[in-house]
Amino acid sequence: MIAESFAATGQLLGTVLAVQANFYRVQLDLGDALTRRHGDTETRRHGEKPEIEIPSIATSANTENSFPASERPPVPVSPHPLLLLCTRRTRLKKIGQQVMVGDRVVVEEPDWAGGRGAIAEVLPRQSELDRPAIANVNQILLVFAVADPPLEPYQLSRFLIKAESTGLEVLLCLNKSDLISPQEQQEISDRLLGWGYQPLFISVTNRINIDQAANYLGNKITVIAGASGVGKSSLINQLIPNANLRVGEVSGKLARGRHTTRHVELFELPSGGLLADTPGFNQPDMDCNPEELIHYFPEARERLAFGSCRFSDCLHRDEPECAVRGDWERYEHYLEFLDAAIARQTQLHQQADPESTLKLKSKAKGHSQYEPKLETKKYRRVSRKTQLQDLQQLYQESEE
Ligand SMILES: Nc1nc2c(ncn2[C@@H]2O[C@H](COP(=O)(O)OP(=O)(O)OP(=O)(O)O)[C@@H](O)[C@H]2O)c(=O)[nH]1
Ligand SMILES: [Mg+2]
Ligand SMILES: [Zn+2]
Repeated sequence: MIAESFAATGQLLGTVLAVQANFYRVQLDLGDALTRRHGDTETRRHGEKPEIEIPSIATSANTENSFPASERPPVPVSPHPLLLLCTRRTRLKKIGQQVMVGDRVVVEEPDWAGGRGAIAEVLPRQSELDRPAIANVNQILLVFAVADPPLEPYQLSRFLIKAESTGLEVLLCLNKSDLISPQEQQEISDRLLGWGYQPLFISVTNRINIDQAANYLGNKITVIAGASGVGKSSLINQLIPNANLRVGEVSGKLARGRHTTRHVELFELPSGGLLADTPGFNQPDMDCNPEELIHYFPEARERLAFGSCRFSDCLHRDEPECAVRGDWERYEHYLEFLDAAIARQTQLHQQADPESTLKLKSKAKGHSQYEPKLETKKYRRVSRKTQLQDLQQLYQESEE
């Protein structure tokens, strides 16, 4: 299908796997197109022809190569040059178009011998995660361990809520199943079913259900998250042997801030999906709005699907005729997270006096959110537009 669109548009499309300084490692969608062009011609439909000339083998003595050999990036030259190290076109810099890991991009002027190219366009993003900064993520795979470290329901709940708050699909894998009995597994499974999740029990060490986990990930961009030491990097290494992620380090036990500049990279699964690792940390920030919180509990969503509360702004505490309040296990978690969310909002309100820098803004689906306020005239020194232009200039200077 990808090759179809390539043939139809005559454009080179690809996905940004990593950003290194001012270069972007782009994986082209060419695999299929190359095979069809140089291999099995029967799969090519009558009259269909790729419009771009793609050399089957990159020759080292390409005189058109504009980069001296010493400047060439360390991209292996293969018969199928799927990876190009790209720069960003000046036009994109001028309009302030940033390129993120996960972005779908149009690549121009491929230099097959040198393994280089230029990103000419960034296609509209389907989604945009903040931490890690990755575009077009389809799902979050939450990995927890059933033991070592012990499974703590409250911590797991917190991670689940955080994952649900992205609006993306959430999958749950419970690793280190080699450390517990089948009966213990069943108990955990029953309990989590009540939370609205059907966990997949895996063991990286004993290779249990790894193929099943891989099945979840084909042709999607997945971010793996979870507490420290649960085996996230081990799982990725198992799925993608050449990922070579460091395992068994105490990364997540360090302060969270230490990870903010951590390198973000997508690794390709043999089955075609892309995976990103994240460093484990033990307490994800809860920064959602009190009114939204309930929707991050699947078991509460179900209750709301079957009934509705009397008040549209019901926070499901002690309001009369509430459809949510009840004897579900995580209701206690909900109340606790709600308190934290309200406390956080109150703090923001206090800052929201006339001179404050935040204002409450209505968002889609009736949600509201605090956003930075534009400076009032009285305090305005530099317009935002000027600031932006200055920033862009700075970017350009640093990139050229
Ligand atoms: N018993 C057992 N141990 C495992 C399994 N998978 C991983 N481990 C061990 O768990 C430890 C932590 O694994 P990592 O892959 O580094 O965990 P992580 O989730 O990436 O940790 P952070 O990077 O700190 O977030 C390592 O010592 C692994 O060998 C498993 O299935 N069973
Ligand atoms: Mg790790
Ligand atoms: Zn209610």
